Amino acid sequence: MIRTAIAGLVLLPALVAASGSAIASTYLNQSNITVTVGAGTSPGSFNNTFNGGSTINKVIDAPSATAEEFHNQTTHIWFTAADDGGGLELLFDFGIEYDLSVLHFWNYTSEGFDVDNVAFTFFNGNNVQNGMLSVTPDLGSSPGIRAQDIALAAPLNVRYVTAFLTGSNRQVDFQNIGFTANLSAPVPEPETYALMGLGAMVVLAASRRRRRPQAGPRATAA
Ligand SMILES: [Ca+2]
Ligand SMILES: [Ca+2]
Ligand SMILES: [Ca+2]
Repeated sequence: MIRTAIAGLVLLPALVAASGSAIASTYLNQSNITVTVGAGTSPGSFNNTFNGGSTINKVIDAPSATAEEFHNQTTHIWFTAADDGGGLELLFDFGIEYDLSVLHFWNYTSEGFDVDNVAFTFFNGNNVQNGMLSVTPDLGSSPGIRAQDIALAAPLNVRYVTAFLTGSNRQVDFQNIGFTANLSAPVPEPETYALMGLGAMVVLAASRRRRRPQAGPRATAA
């Protein structure tokens, strides 16, 4: 039993590494990530689609990357910046590091209001910036809006993403934004191995303490 425990401790890093590479692509939406409106959002108006920020989740509520959505007050976000160059900042937290592969973007259907540019900044799990990318999505399909799939040359090991959305005439209107990603392969820190070694020693020491009474019960206590 003790030998099994120690074998388990030794095997753990290999199992962790294997599981990281074996997991299939994941679609990231409200079920596994969060989104908030960033303080970098420019002065402007949300045109009654925002409810003080409490409904911002509707930009990550597409159930799948192929979902179709119809444009109405409950499904989209429409922001109008007060000044040229102004835009909407969204802050994503994936909870864990992912390697992003595809951006899915459900844009508005007319050039007068659609999102013309999304400027991404990527951060790893330690909140250290590890990349930037600018994406120019197409107009959304009509009448049902389906996602445009855009290959995302994002860095690996992304946990936090900042997206700054702008439109050519101060309008930012879209339905959803989503990502397809793979869990990043974990890289165990040296401290992890040290802790595992310490754990093995604790198990060994405990087993010796348990055995000792059987070998010479209370012989020295008398
Ligand atoms: Ca939506
Ligand atoms: Ca436009
Ligand atoms: Ca456009």
